[in-house]
Amino acid sequence: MSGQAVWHVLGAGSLGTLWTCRLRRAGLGVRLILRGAESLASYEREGGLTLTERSLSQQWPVPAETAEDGLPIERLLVACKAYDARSAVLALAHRLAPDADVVVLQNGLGSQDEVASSLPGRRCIYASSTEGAFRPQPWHSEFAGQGHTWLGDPANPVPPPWLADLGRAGIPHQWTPDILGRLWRKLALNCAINPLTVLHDCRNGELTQHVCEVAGLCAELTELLECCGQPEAASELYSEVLRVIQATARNYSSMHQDVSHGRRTEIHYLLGYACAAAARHGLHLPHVLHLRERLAEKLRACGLPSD
Ligand code: NAD
Ligand code: KPL
Repeated sequence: MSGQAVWHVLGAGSLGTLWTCRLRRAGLGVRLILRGAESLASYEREGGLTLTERSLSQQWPVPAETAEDGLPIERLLVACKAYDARSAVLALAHRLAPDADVVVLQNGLGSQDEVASSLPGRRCIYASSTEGAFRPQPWHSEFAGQGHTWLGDPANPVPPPWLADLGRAGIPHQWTPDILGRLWRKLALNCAINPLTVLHDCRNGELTQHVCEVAGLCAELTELLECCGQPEAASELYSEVLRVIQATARNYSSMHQDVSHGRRTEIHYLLGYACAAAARHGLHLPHVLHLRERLAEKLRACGLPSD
């Protein structure tokens, strides 16, 4: 694939908009793929995507289309939520060029394999990001937290030539041969922090009042990671969780924000994935299981999907 292929971004939400605007700002070819005709009409009325960074907002008139329109896709960034990724990709599978590369940017684990197994023969690159963005209004993303994105392909350690595009676009990134380790580590951090912030209805920092609960979860998550062949991701998990809690003390976790805005959570791809992996290995993780049950109950009480 040439270094000049157009980026197609599926999912114009917080992170998809952040990536799209930076690619466009660097002069790279980028197009949005929107949910359907209604969404496309709303976007066209708006006139473009707006990115706010360090209090400065700029609108970028990025061309957009729906899955049905358009030319073959050579490079696709999937920036939907984990529970939407597979169906969104399937809707445009017919447009993917035979040598297309697909970058999957979801949190948690499970959606990456769902996408990869839906697209046999296409290279799927998994990404794990600590950047933060939120959507104050439709077609607008606010860059809220500097971070880093790791990319890797569990099936092929050779980096793709288009990584240079990310450098040009100022997207801090690194290729890693151990992307699964990165994804597992982030999953464990998110499982240890995010559900408790929902259950205690608190900011991350307030979890210092619940360190016994955090420690119990970290011990079980460490056992799980080791059992799943991820000893590096398991190493010093508890101290890393405490460090993240301190470093993000004033923040509400992403799951807390989802619940407080009445949005579906990615529980299935976080605690759901952890519990399924534990069951496969015959591991009994009572704290993790109980946490999933309590969270599911709370989500049901809020009228949200519990899986
Ligand atoms: P978001 O909800 O803001 O955006 C998702 C977008 O996908 C929405 O605009 C939605 O309409 C769109 N979408 C869903 N189905 C679609 C379809 N079939 N066709 C076209 N568009 C479709 O989500 P987000 O916050 O950008 O998160 C995306 C992923 O990145 C999640 O897995 C999240 O956990 C992860 N992540 C987010 C952040 C962040 O700061 N926002 C940071 C790290 C990781
Ligand atoms: O990634 C996060 C999230 O909120 O999803 C952490 C690191 C836990 C910070 O809250």
